Amino acid sequence: MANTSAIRPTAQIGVTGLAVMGSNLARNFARHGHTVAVHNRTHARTQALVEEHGHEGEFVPAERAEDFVASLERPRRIVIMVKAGEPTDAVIDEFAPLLDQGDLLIDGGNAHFQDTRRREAALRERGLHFVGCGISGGEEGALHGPSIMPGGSAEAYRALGPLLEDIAAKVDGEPCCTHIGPDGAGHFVKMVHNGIEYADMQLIAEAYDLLRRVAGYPPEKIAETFGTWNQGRLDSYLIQITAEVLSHTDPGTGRPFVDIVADRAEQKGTGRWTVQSALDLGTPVSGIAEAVFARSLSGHTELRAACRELPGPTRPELHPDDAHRFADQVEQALYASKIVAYAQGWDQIQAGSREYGWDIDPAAIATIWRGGCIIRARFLDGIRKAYAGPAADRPVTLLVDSEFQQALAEAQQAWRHVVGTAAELGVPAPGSAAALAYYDALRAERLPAALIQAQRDYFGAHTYERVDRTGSFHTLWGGDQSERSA
Ligand code: NBP
Repeated sequence: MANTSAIRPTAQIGVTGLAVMGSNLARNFARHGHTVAVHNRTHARTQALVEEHGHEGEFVPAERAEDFVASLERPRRIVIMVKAGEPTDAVIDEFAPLLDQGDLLIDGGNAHFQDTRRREAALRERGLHFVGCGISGGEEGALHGPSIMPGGSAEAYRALGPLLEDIAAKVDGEPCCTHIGPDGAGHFVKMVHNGIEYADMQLIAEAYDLLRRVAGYPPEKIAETFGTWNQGRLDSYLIQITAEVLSHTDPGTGRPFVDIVADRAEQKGTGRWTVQSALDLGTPVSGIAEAVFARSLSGHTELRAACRELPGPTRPELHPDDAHRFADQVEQALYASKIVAYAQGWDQIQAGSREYGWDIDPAAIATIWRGGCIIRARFLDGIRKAYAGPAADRPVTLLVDSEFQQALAEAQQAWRHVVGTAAELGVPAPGSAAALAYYDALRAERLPAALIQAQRDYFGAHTYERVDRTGSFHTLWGGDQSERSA
């Protein structure tokens, strides 16, 4: 091994992987007075960081991994900010042999939580701590204060938590960072965060579409409407940026910016992962699923072109006199649908927590998402309050928390009207409609699942349970239709 004895261990934390996220995170640590060791596979990035931002704090640049490791205080804390997947494994394989018992490797990338569980178990065998750490807020957040979701052991959090809490966003003096739970809990929660983000964006997009195509508002007026909503209970980063985007004019054409953007949305890993995991856990996150599918549908250019001439309703747009009232109803539908989407996300977090033994505190998640991350919103205070009590008193779902229940009760007529109008006028609103269907399904005294069970028994002898007796039963459908205990 190369000689590193001349290097003094002066850095409290190291960051390897200095693309946009890593360098901003390193700068954030340095700006908070921490000495930061910095390293990147291609050394030019390390040099560029120190040249451009070296004056912001104490950086210890290293070209070789050995020198980088030698510059760190013990236990060594190394944040990996490289592309998720194979690059993360490559970096772990490079650094693990250079570390000692009790050192920490922290993956701040967007890893799948199952990869994190695998890596944590393998490194624990070697006496190393592995912290899968969700970081939300994009590049701005990384620099000015992200929402941070670290998993891993409680011991690892004791060594790392104070540093992360230092650089995290703060709301009412509280850091947007907490120990989420063991092994993959942090990356799991970050994944669901992104899933909820998908659902929220879809619902906002549907509200925009309805204001445009049903109320007949131009983008500028919709921007104003969103601006007003942002002063109320929908106050959130996503509503705020929506208003800004909608008020923007394309400098090249003079047209509303939203009209010159191609209407094909990306659906990268995390939204899809959230739905895949929800299917495994048996948690109906229909709002998130509809949002992922809506993005996927938008990208099917040929399919959409082939279907453009399919007939739609002939009814005219809403009368302008009714537009204002309709806009108010859209606000109510958006709020109600948002409650459902978040309720589903929290259900998934708690289902994951039970499945993997993570003991996640649902109130703490609401607390750390109030700042720094993309779904930051006033709304999260209500969720925090709903889950604030002891575990035994937590609501089964946010829908039955007294305040949310009240809000749903007040909104439901408008919500139904908006979903009905959308269907009647041929404007797709899959997120809002799915949210309402979820609400109504949970309210129903009887679901047609009874008929499905009977069908299954008919063609596959799958058996059914009865409402009036315990046990499993099968009807001899092809015979005398008598019933047998199964
Ligand atoms: P990228 O995801 O674009 O990754 C680029 C970095 O990975 C560079 O430092 C590159 O080194 C390094 N790298 C690669 Br690629 N393969 C490597 C290998 N085999 N060994 C060592 N290093 C390797 O960077 P980013 O956009 O800053 O994101 C970093 C992580 O943060 C990702 O996991 C991302 O999903 C996550 N994240 C991003 C955002 C965001 O808003 N961008 C938000 C939250 C989380 P090189 O310079 O030598 O090529």
